[in-house]
Amino acid sequence: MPQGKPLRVAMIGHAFMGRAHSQAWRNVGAFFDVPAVELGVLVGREAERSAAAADQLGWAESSTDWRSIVAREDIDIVDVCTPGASHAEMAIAALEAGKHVVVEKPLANSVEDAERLTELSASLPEQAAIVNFNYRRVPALALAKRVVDDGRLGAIRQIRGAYLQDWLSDPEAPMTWRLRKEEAGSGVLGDLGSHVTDLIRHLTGESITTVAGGLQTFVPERPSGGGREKVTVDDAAWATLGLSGGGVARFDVSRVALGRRNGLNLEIYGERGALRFDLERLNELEFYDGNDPDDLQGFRSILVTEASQPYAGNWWPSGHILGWEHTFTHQFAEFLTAIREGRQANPSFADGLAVQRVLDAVERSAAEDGRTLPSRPDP
Ligand code: SOE
Repeated sequence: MPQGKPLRVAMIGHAFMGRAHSQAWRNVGAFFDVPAVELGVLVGREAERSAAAADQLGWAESSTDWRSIVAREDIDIVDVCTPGASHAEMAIAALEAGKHVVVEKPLANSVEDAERLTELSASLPEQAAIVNFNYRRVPALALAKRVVDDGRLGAIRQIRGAYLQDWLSDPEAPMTWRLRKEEAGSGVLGDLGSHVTDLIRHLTGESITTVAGGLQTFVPERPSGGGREKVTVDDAAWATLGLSGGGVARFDVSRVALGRRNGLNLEIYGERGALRFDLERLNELEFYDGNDPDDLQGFRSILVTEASQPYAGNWWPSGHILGWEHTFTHQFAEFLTAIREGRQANPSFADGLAVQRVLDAVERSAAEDGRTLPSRPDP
């Protein structure tokens, strides 16, 4: 399937996301009609660990010097899978060196950095740039987008999104970079709130016009290097968002929601129909059609594994289910297609910036603490 001289990829970072990206780079050409790619160089912080990861994940070489790799003539694509604090510097260097660029979400840790990236990318339209909001590429959510675009729901009135994890619910869970503001930018707000915010914008095709939100840190310090270290980000976040079409969206995100390992739920209610999605059953989309006859009304569960549905036909025969990792392969298929067609990829850096502005507004709203008391105190 793949055609032409392979595009050589360099990827920076080889932890959880690096592993997810590696499998997608390895498989995309076998299942999608896209330009060929080669897993060129894997870049990490420590030489030995990077070499071992390169071996295991299928990269031809490894390195600890991202700057020299990004500048190399034989590299066409740079994939940034590092903590948010380094996204801007690495992606700017890669764009300036003429590369196509993938950046893990969130695009950057600040609105200013996201703006710089977006401006630069807009000035280089022949270089594809994508921010990896991978849940757009769950087949059931791509089908949801099609249902909304086809007008089957009518105008959107309400959206409820919840992305809940529990890996930080134990107060003795150790400190990680994800809990340091200077590295991660924010806590669950940027990590999972960014996904839900992107899905709300993407699925509705609307922009977010107003934001009210809050943040909570339940465990203020955690074990670190024999002592304890202050946690500088949020464990839970929530927001109410006004939509440009007149609807309203609401999200809750958490990393301390005991029992929820990685639960992403979305409900979209329109004038004429509704959709429900649960990541734990990611091959299914629930659809309620308000036009059904009264006696047959109800949510129907659609198994999204048909060739007529998004992405499924590129994999297995009807009824053979897909998993979380496929979303990365689908994202890279979109990215490589954008490169072939010489157009901007989607989600673009501008999408990443729009999300960053909403996250920033949630933080400002939380800092102002707009909470009011009930007119009479609870007895
Ligand atoms: C960790 O909370 C994490 O890996 C996120 O960073 C990802 O974006 C999400 O898909 C799964 O959980």
